[in-house]
Amino acid sequence: MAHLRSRRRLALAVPVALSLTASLGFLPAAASAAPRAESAAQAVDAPALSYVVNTKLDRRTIESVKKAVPAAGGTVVVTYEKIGVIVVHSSNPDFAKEMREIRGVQSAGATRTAPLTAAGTTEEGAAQFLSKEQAAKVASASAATPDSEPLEADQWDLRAIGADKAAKINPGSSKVTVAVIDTGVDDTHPDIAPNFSASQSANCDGGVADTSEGAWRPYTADDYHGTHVAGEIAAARNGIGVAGVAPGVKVSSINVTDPSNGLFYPESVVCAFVFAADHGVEITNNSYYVDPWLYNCMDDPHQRAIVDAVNRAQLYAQKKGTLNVAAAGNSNHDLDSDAIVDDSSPDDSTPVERTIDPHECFDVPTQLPGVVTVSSTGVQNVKSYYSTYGKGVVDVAAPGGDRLYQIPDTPSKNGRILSTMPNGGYGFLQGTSMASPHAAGVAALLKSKYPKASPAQLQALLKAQADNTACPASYDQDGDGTQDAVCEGGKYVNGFYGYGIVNALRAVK
Ligand SMILES: [Ca+2]
Ligand SMILES: [Ca+2]
Repeated sequence: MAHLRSRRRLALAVPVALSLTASLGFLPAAASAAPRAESAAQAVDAPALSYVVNTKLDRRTIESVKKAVPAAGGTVVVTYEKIGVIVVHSSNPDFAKEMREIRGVQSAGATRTAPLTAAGTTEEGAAQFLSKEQAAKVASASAATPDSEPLEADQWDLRAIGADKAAKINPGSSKVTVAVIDTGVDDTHPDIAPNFSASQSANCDGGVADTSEGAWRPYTADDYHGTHVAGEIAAARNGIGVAGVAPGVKVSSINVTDPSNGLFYPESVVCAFVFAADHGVEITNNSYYVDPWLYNCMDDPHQRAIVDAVNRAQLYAQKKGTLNVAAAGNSNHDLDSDAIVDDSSPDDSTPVERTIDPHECFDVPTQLPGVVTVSSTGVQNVKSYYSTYGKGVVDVAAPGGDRLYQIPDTPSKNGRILSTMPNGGYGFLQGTSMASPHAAGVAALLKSKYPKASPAQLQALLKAQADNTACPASYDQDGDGTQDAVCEGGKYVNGFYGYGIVNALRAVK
């Protein structure tokens, strides 16, 4: 389910960022205690889980914590020394608890609730594929001109943010790369191949980067999510199919999918941020939430460790100059409310309904400090019915489509977003997953124009240039007389649109 996500972040970012940083910074220093060696033997028949163990940053501490791992019944999979994150497999049910007692360990927890050997299925929302034959028909019918791509008439989203006009001024620089952290990207697609950066691509499933040829590709054509996202950002203007928001920049693929169940586990996402940062990626797109928890609560030691590990990785990326852009989520949740009912977590075993406070339980990575949180709009520039929102959380909005209430006057009359699909295909999808890449594309245009801009400066530009969009007077999209969501805030910044809808044309002027 990770694939159907999108995120939002801070507009009045400071409160969330501070509280998160503060709570992470005040983890109690664990007392030293020798782990009991018996526990590993006792747990021999327990299912193996994956863990993150987060330590102080000095090398000696990391080494001593690593030495304590086997005694607690664990096996080190990989160590990220620069951020103090150790990925471990263990079948000791008390592994995390025992590690929290080790000197220098700041948090430790299981990153999953299903055994490592578990197989499962994942379903995607309804996608509308265009077959190659259909695409060809649409292409000939819409009579591409030298100034537009064959399927561009259906790309209302490009026109909504001035990306069609922007491309004529500056399509973006090939020195800027947006990494798509997702289900993999089909880089053999003729609309993606011209702009694909293989040297900045990998497969991070399980927490270790595999850079072998093609490891970054989707496992099957059903894993189309990442290919769609990549096309939205940088599909080439090459007389074929569609165009992306920034058709002159590069995209890369970091596949974080667990092939057994389609989920994006925390250690895979940690690997992805570190890989992106270490390979000179300027921007990452994150159209997902880290499985298995939709919201990670700081009063749960496992979920706290997940927040800690992923936050260390994404902050490391920011420090190395990478801007992280993320989808706000597709639950129509108000992330500035007092209570949200989450009945979908954990999504790798049996979900349990719980009521959470989004100020203490975080959607990761979108609610992490410095991450650009993006809500979704339809063709009428109104929040999509499904888009999660929240004052002080959403940074900017961008087109992600709305198939129910906002129907465009295009050849297909399809309110969703048209982009690339694996095996040379094209198709329509909607979601904050589609909004985030539009914002990432505009950020890539900004980075092309201002190569020295820091992630914080890029985010500030993205907000400053966005089209301020006031709260709607009424938001009863289904017309049943009750409001479907409440937009808090004023014209310049509010819970539905943050600082406004991103603008590609302004970014290149
Ligand atoms: Ca094209
Ligand atoms: Ca209603």
